[in-house]
Amino acid sequence: MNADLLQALSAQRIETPSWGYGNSGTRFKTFAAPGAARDIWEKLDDAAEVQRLTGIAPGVALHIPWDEVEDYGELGKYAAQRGLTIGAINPNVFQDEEYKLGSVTNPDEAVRERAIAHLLDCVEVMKKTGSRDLSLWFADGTNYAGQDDLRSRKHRMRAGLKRVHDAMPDGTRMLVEYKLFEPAFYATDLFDWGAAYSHCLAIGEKAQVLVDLGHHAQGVNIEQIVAFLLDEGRLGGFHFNARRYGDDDLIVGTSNPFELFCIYAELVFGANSVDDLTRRTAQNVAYMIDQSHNIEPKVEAMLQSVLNCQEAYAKALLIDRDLLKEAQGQGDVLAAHRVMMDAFKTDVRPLLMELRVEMDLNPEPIQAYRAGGYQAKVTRDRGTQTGGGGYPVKEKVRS
Ligand code: AOS
Ligand code: ZN
Ligand code: ZN
Repeated sequence: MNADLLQALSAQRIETPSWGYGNSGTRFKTFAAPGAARDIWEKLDDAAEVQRLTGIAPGVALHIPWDEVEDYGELGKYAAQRGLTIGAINPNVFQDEEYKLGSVTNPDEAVRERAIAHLLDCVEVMKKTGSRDLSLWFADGTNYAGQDDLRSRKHRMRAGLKRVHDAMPDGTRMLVEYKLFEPAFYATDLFDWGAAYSHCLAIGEKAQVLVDLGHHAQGVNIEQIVAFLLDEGRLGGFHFNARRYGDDDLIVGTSNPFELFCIYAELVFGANSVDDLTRRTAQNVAYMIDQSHNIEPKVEAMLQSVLNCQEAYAKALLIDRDLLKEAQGQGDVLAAHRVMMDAFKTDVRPLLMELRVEMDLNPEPIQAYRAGGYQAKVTRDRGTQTGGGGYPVKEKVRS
């Protein structure tokens, strides 16, 4: 394999979410998965299995308080022993009664202060775990016209983000996630990339936009948003998943393989740009998965998700960029398009098997997982946890 390709592919990183390993899913029913992780320690064990088989997924995102522990030093050590690092810290300002009318945009100042205090606590968790990214998503919004003043809510969002931003240590980043709708159905306070971007620009250098693939209207060209934000130096990260109708329902690269390829293509173009800012931005993007598997076996689903990202990236790296530029320069619409399609249609599986051999991994991770007995072992050890709907509640922590 070509040395540049090998280098790029072995340096790829995909962060997996702790919440994807436990029982969580839709708001309708959460089906209990045999052997699903019961606490953060078991979630790290599962993530280590995904890392062991793929070699490109050492980071694990935490959700606070779901993953709250007394001793984060111990958690960091536990992760390191398994070849893992602590990724983005995700605060939770949406599961408590107080947040019925919003968190940082709540009309009640006391509630806003409480939300900001939690966000600041999460900055402390970042310091203790060595995490680089604070990843913010808000359920804030309104359900009816007139329910609250839209501009006041914008001001409250800006003020809250600014306070947290200014408390963050150098070298860290605040990732601001937007979402078209849900759970607020009339107006979501951070409703699209433009809203997130405006706040980021206003509050400071550490703030960057996070693009969750599930959070757009049908037909939105996400790769164009990616290109735009990269060029502005404000693309901070991704939440990868696939959607048919809304949110983080499906495994990334299942219903949207071409979209995922086009997104990776923009990132490859950005990483090779002559523009310094774009290049630096592309090199620092956090690639995270945000999926709540409901009917799929959890670890295998995560494994599949990481592998789908790997395939999309490999195909994007195969794009003949010189040929593409040439066709673009000549205004040759279809030749340019064919350059993209040639890469997209390439079967990269043999190449990736070769890569894994080079990386001392089993060339067939899914087969290796299925043959390895991990699922049977955790099913035996952990049993099947029933009950619980929607998002998990705060779990008892292991002392
Ligand atoms: C919610 O829709 C967002 O995608 C969040 O990023 C994420 O799902 C959440 O933080 C997990 O609770
Ligand atoms: Zn998300
Ligand atoms: Zn989502």
